[in-house]
Amino acid sequence: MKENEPAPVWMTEPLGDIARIELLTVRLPFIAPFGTSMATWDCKEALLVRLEDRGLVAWGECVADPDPYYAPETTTSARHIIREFLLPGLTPESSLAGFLNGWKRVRGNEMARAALENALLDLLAKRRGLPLHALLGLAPRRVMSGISIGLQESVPALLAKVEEAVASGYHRVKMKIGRGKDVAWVQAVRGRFPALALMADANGDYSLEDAGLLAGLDEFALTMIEQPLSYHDIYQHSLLQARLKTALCLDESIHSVDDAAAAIALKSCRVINIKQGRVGGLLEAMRMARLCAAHGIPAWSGGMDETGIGRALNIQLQAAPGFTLPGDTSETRRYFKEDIVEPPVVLDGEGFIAMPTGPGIGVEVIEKMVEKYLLERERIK
Ligand code: OSB
Ligand code: MG
Repeated sequence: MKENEPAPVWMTEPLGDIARIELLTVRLPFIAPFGTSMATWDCKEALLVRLEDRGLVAWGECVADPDPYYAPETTTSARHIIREFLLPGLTPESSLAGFLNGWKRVRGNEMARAALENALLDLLAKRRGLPLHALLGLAPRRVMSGISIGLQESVPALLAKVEEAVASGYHRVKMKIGRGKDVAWVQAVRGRFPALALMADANGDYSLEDAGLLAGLDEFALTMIEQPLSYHDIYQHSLLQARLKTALCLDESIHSVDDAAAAIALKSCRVINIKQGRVGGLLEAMRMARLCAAHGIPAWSGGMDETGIGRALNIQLQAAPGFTLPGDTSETRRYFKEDIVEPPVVLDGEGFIAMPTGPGIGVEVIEKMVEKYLLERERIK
């Protein structure tokens, strides 16, 4: 799907009647709390979109958290936006392109958009019996793995986590950093693992006054530092990037292709973390990856500790050109004792993750498990 190519049939033909539309919130306990500089979560609360149509069930997962600590959207705000402002425009005559185009009046709320777009794409793929990557015109490929290790209580605890990740075969390790848990902590990890592909994610914990401190990370050969400055800044990152040897990567402050273009033009970063759930869905994520590739900016697929639904979407996305670096796609077993899909994500002997070949997202949602972890279920249609 290039800009100059005609839109595929599934984009322009009527979506037809969808018999049942539901919004569900689930809450899955994490095996261990996930700590970042802005929040610590001990469970994954996710809003799911469920579409049922002539024996097919399609799913979308919203990456918003129950709180506004990573991003302004929440599971509750996304439910409100989907119910009141995104779904009402849907008629059996709507095409996907027309329906998505009708959302132009709605500003922001990319996480809500992505969840509904995901579910519709899953449905369109399942109607054709195609895996999502095939619907999107992409050849399957196994994807690189990467792990995001949360803030730990102590340096030895962190070293133990990194040790475990290295032994599991991950292609790169990301460690969370924050004020007071930065230079010495990175130094300790680098000291123990001199050749490891290692990066650090600050989730916006620093300001430009910390440029000297952050330059102290330059000697540790990090592949990149992710989002050191504010969650909505692009400009100040350009000033910081000019003062660092280490590549910067933006996450929180990139919501659209236009944001990515601004960051590239300003030289605010040398790498971009593309989370389909943060940028409004798979289609925008693919456009962003194409933009990055055209500018020689490596990109990778981020994660939001998703359930197996969102994890499968992130894997399908990585069939797209432009995802040249290992992302935050890791095994199910490090998050959950039980997931709501089967099979779980596992690494192969070389640390890669297989692309599911089943229809749509390619994994089976186990409705019994959804029921088990259900907080709220609302039928819209
Ligand atoms: O900043 O990338 C982030 C998880 C939740 C919110 C923000 C982030 C993260 C991660 C974990 O780093 C990625 C994952 O394992 O899915
Ligand atoms: Mg991040």
